[in-house]
Amino acid sequence: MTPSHESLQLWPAAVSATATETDLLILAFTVLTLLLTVPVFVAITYFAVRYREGSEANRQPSGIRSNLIEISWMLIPFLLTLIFFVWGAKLFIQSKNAPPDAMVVEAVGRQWMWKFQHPTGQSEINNLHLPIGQPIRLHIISQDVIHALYLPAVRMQVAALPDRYTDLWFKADKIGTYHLYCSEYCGTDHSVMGGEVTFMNPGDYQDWLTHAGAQQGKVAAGRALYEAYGCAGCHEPGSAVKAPSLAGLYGSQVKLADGRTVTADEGWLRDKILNPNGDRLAEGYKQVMPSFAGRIPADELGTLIDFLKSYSSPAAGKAADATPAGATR
Ligand code: HEC
Ligand SMILES: [Cu+2]
Repeated sequence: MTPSHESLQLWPAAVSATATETDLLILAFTVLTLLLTVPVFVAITYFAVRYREGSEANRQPSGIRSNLIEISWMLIPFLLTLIFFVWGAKLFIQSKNAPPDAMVVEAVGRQWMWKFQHPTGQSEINNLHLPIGQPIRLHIISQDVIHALYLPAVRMQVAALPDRYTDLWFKADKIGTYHLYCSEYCGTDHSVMGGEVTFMNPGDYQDWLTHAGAQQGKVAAGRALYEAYGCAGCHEPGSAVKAPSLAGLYGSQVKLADGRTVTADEGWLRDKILNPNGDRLAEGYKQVMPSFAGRIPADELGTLIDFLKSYSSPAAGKAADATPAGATR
């Protein structure tokens, strides 16, 4: 169940009634705009040719003066566009007022990941599982800079601000997996700040909460942290930085620049991430890894280390990623 990453989706799927109505509004307004402008451009072109300098044309004033024509050409387009103003305003007001019985999911934006927490306490990173047929209200805040949560499938987008909560609500009625983005440029890794929203039948959602949400989600959450904190950017094959692969590192013997050999156990991984330089430098590498002390909260560090412990090849935890292992140790 992954959205088609391969194709550029110019018109993403619409999974809520509001999304369908939004599409209709945009289409209808496009048609109206064309109806009002195309005749004008055609007429301009025709008259420019017909009455060009030197052409044989009758240039006498026609003498036709009609108030009816003058008033109607202004009034009719005005009233037509007003319909769209009312329609758009109605949709806008509706999108700002979540029904009181909506299920509230907390969303926190941070450089560079989204963290979601379900009403029952389970949390996810960059992925969001939700039931269909029920209004969902995302209660959004940012921990650092301005981000914006964008869910194309429900045609909704709202800023995530550091000092104030914002809301976004929708009611999906089609199951499936769709994209989720940060749509506010927020720094170096803005482009990876996104994931997938999966809409499921209410029964499957309950199931997910009790099983997958608690367990299988853990490795995926660790993997998401590994990418969100930029570890992947340096440590995965193909990176511009020369850094050792972390696949299969856990439990192995690591040679350090100062000649010592240490075992890559949990404690050492933790120390290395928080304080990578000085006497923990790996043999044959430059001292470029940044310190993550004060940047990774303790619970996330635990999740990240759990992921590293289960990480056996660069493709693990991310089936789509078929990069060859190429581990050198
Ligand atoms: C800017 C690039 C960069 C980033 C970002 C980065 N690292 Fe590193 N990392 C390195 C380099 C280069 C080395 C090898 C030199 C050294 O030991 O410091 C290294 C070494 C390591 C080692 C020791 C590996 C060994 O074989 O000795 C671990 C473990 C590690 N990094 C984990 C992480 C984790 C986890 C993250 C994300 C939280 C991360 N790194 C982010 C560049 C990076
Ligand atoms: Cu962002």
